[in-house]
Amino acid sequence: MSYQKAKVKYAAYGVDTDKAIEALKTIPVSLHCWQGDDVRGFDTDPSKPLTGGIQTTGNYPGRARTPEELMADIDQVLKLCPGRKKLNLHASYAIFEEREWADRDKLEPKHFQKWVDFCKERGLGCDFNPTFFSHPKCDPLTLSSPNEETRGFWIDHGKACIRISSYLAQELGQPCVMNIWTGDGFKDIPGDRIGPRERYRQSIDEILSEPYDFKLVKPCIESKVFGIGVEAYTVGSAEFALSYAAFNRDKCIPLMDNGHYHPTEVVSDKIPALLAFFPEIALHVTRPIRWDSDHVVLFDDETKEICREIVRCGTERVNIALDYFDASINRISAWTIGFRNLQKGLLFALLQPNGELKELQNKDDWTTLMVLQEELKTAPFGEIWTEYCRQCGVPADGEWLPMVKDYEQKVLVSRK
Ligand code: RNT
Ligand code: ZN
Repeated sequence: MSYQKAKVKYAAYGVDTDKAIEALKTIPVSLHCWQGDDVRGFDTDPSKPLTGGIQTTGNYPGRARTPEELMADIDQVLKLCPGRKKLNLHASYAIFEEREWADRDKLEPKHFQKWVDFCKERGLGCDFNPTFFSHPKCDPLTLSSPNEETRGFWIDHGKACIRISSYLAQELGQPCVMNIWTGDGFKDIPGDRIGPRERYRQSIDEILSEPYDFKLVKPCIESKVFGIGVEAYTVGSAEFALSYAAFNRDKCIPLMDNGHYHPTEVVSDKIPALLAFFPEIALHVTRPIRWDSDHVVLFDDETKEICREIVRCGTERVNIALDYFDASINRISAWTIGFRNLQKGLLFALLQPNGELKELQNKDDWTTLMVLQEELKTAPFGEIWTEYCRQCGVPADGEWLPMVKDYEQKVLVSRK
């Protein structure tokens, strides 16, 4: 079937496919740099394991080991993915000139200048994350540590990251979403639950006392339910993070990662719940399997439902980022298929007659609502997707994997 025929089919449902395609081209999605090197970064010993409750599994060949390799890999992904992108960096991806290494509390905008150049050349905005894990100063707590020296170090890191985020936003002329997540917590039943949380709150207060323009730098607070080795208690729990954001609405926004809830909870339903109160929220889109396993995002029911809520509530109110890391398959492919799947989810959502669905619900016509939603599942979505890829100048489904395999043979296999 051609695009024109598919367009007519959708028109019968009252959906304008051209409009959907144009809308999707404007929605920024943040591409996480950390899929390319298994979240290792460049500022610590790469042979040390990840800490903070997160883990990558697998040792597929081709992990990027240097900024140059990571940038080259990101370039491959950018070529294969349609849509408007931002780059999402972690502080641990600072790039140091010779003998210039700086610890995390001393990071400066200049350590991200090469990334700014990279983004400028490609017309990308940039988001940022302080890195409160995989570092000798995790005792293992960071912002909630009872040790004032440790806590001070990490507060200084957070403040440095606000300054870097301001720099990124100013240089690139787009807001920078700066996400605060720590893996702080305990393996076993604590003797004091409120102490760490009060210290965490205090620490975030101190970080956010660093001056910034809230229109340019958008600090986020990301919650979590548990991590590996942090099973019994997480300082930055859902209630903690949400309360912090709610009480500091003029300074930060809440961030939900859909791997960070109990397995039967769904973030799709939480999006409109939060947007009934917050002007803006942020998301980390991932795929949890039984726990926060950070599998590659699929074009599955929950991804579609998350995208439907983003579209229905207003795409300008949701800062979308990807957050997964699979080291067991080709990393370029992991990045690409996950990004493309999120784009598919958004396109699928934009191709729903959302106004009509809402009306049916309000008229209490659940019969028509069900039939319509079910029939739309088999509308000729693939044709619209192919046309979208064509207009964005990227390969269609079926065309890009051979390119990744070619790059694997030419570039990745030689990385030892
Ligand atoms: C970890 C959090 C966090 C990290 C990134 C690397 O569980 O989801 O967002 O994945 O900051
Ligand atoms: Zn996350």
